[in-house]
Amino acid sequence: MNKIIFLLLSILISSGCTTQEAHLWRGDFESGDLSQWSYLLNPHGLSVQDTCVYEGQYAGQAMITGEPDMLWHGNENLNRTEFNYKPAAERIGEGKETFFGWSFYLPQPLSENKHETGYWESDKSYRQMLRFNITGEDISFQESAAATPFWVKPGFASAGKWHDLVLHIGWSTDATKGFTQVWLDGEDMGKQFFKTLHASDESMFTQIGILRAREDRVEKIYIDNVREGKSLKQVRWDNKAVTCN
Ligand SMILES: [Ca+2]
Repeated sequence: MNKIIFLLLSILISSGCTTQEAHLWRGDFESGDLSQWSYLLNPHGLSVQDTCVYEGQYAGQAMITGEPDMLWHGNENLNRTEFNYKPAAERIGEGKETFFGWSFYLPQPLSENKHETGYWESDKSYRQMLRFNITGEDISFQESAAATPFWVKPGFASAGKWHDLVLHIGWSTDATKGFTQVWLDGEDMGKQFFKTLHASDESMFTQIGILRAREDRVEKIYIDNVREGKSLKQVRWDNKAVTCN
């Protein structure tokens, strides 16, 4: 009997059962195209590039201009180009939790106007519930309906270096049960409770790229290492400092 158990254990170990569990989803651009994403909003601004990556061979690029084709329905307050990811419906709902992270790189600092990115929005009524803002080199995070952010981290969105964001979201229509917790390059920015799920019969998606009020300036953000996991441990920052020439 002991020999059988030993044999079974050997098979389990050699078949990789001790290696890290696969992510629920990855947006690492290693397919060499944009096929990993659920939807591409103003796709003419989105591409794959291989000159500045966080990991692997490829990363994404969102490049925005002030041209009319980068407005949304002609609205000058919706000058945008974004990668969209919608998790499987059964993973979002009352009491469910999402562990999600992504890395970004700015070749040049963004302008001093507000840029919304990495927000989560409901999939039927399109209500944005939570988001990051980048204004110049400062990043902030907020409940979308609030007038002021939970916190601001001056200088975090600096150019010339990869930065990493991790989000733990507890989904609830109840403001006392819904929550988010954010880590910036591994630094815990705290946990806040608010209504994160717009409606119990809706799911949520995220959009990563640039959304701003129209301006003439051309701006770029590189995106890589986007991952959804089953636990915080699985999506936490790997403490890798990456720069590009
Ligand atoms: Ca990659």
